Amino acid sequence: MDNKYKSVPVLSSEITPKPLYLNRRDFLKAAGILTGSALLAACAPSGSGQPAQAPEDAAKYAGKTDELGAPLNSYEDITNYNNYYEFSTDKQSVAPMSANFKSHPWNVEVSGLVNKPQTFAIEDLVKMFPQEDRIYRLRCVEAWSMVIPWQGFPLAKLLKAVEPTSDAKYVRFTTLMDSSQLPAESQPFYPWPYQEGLRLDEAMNDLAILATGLYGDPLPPQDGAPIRLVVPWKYGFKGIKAIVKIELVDTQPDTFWSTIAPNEYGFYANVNPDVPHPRWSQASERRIGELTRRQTLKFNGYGDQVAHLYEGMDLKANY
Ligand SMILES: Nc1nc2c(c(=O)[nH]1)N[C@H]1C(S)=C(S)[C@@H](COP(=O)(O)O)O[C@H]1N2
Ligand SMILES: [Mo]
Repeated sequence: MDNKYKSVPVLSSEITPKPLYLNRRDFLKAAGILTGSALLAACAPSGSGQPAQAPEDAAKYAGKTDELGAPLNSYEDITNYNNYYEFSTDKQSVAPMSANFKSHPWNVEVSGLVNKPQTFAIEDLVKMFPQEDRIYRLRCVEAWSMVIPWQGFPLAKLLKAVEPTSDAKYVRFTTLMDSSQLPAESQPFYPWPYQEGLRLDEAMNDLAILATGLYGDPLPPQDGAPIRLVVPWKYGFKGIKAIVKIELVDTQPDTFWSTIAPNEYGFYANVNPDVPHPRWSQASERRIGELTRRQTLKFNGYGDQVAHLYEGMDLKANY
């Protein structure tokens, strides 16, 4: 881990809030990975909620990096700076606003062009498929990024279990529609529920996972509890949260963001430093917790695994 992470002092004001105070020993044990985010939390507007409590086994991730050598973002960064429009457009408000989100009981319907449609209770899904650790970069279309240690399982395993028919060409994902839980869904301005999609071969790629945890703990509400998509070579908005339905379909599905602004947030949305967003450059990014910008990598650095999926396509048209 980089020195500037180690040298940031842990402010006592970051330790005293109730959740941390109650579990101070674990907090100190995990301090190696929490120090960077103490700064971020210190900058948060007051009243934006208490810092999230790091899971007990977070310490075992101390010093880990992605395969390119970049340090993990802290649990606090990952759980206090969120895009989740069903709660708020303000990233720091999502954590406090989602604190009481009820993610159990929870079912995921897998249906459409499949031989064996099935509805899975979340606890069965987690038992059926071994949970793997995946450290992935998350690159938001807004030009910030994080490195996140997810737990989850390949989407391909679930799709194979329901046996897509030969007509199935795309996969459509849908977020829970319930304005009593996701308050902004009562605002008619947006095309709720949030939906996303992948081409079937993208969905079958081993990098695509359904995440159920991070830092060794179940996903917290703000990151998409109890289950969300992670496709690290694509912009973050493809990673739909709180999934209740996965459908195999024969035509390219409409997505939440492409419905709002098709020229800005297209279906493919592969990370590409050479294709600027209509309103800003995508050449570089702000890694949360770092002071200097990083160059953005094509396919977010995962080209070896996924570039073949797009051979012969005009990636400039893929926004
Ligand atoms: N249902 C739903 N899923 C969503 C979003 C959202 O607003 N609603 N935001 C997306 C965006 S823009 C990003 S960058 C990622 C952020 O994930 P994180 O908050 O876990 O970092 O979630 C994506 N998934
Ligand atoms: Mo995003």
